[in-house]
Amino acid sequence: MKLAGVELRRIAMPLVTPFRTSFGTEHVRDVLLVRVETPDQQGWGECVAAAEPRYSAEYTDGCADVLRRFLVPALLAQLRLEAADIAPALAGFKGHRMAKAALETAVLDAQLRESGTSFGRYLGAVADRVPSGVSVGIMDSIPALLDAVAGYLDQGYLRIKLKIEPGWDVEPVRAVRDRFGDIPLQVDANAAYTRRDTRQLARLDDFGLLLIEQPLDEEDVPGHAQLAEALSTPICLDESITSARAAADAIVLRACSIVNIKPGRVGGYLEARRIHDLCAAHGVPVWCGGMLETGLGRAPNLALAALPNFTLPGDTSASARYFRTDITEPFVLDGGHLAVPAAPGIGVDPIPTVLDEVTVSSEWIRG
Ligand code: NPQ
Ligand code: MG
Repeated sequence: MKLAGVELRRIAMPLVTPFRTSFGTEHVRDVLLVRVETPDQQGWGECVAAAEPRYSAEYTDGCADVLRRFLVPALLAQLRLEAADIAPALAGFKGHRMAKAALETAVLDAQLRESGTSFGRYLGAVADRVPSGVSVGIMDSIPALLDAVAGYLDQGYLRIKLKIEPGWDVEPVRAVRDRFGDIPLQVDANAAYTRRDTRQLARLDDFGLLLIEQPLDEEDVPGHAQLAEALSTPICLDESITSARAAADAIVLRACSIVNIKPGRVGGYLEARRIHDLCAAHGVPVWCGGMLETGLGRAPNLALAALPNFTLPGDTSASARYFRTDITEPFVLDGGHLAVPAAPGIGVDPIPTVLDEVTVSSEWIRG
């Protein structure tokens, strides 16, 4: 495959309700889309970076900058290119995994459209639908939280994840347990705690949670190992797992017993599959995280979530969880599940009129 050109397109996607986490409140999803053109195909990749570097170091403008200055020109210089060649070709540029993931996904999409293969078949999916969980933001009050959770359970979500932070942890968890009983429930702190909060976090052990996700700083993997010793609730890592090597280290250190896999965070679907395989070999369950993706990013996530060691429901929610109008045909819950796209490549296409309405800017980088 030869790349003819690459489009970087910025879109603004209003959220149906503000999404509050320990690192901030999002009202509009600022998304960078990467579209590659080959002589007879195109491919799409959605960059998962947020507008500001608060979840991790990457951010949308930074991703666009490194793509146009370094990553895209390096790929345009290659005469022949397969998705598997991309990570090695870009390895000299340190970091920037979300930017690299978007580019690799776009090339893989074009490659699989050319060969008539779906993402699911290519990655090794063993299911044609996957169970859906939902991530519930920090709310202004317990009654508001209970209303939100009731709504998601009515819609059929099979697992609830509560965002927590110091001052919003034991009480919301207790309230949800009191009201809804023994539902599959977990929490995500997005690194808002420190080792000194161990006793407070141990209070969550009373509630039979599936897991606690990333309580401590991204770089504090040893701290998570200490915490895992002190808590009965399983520790799951998200931000800390930036590669298969990071996952292997965290598992050997006993810093986590469950892993959240986000292809964007780890540099793409090929690295994500390596993490899946490594975790399976260690008996560590995995689940697919979410980054408020549009349909273009959601589609390949569903294919990944259909691999055999994805044994917990993911943050693979329906389009309507985040957007009134998605840029693809909306993903809709069916009995708490979403269908894995079966068409070639990521299996979905943007709806041109909708895409144009949300587009803020577009630039072309040619070879
Ligand atoms: C997580 N996602 O698991 C992330 C955090 C997150 C669904 O909880 C803009 C872009 C806003 C990315 C908010 C979920 C975001 C974002 C939260 C990611 O930690
Ligand atoms: Mg998380």
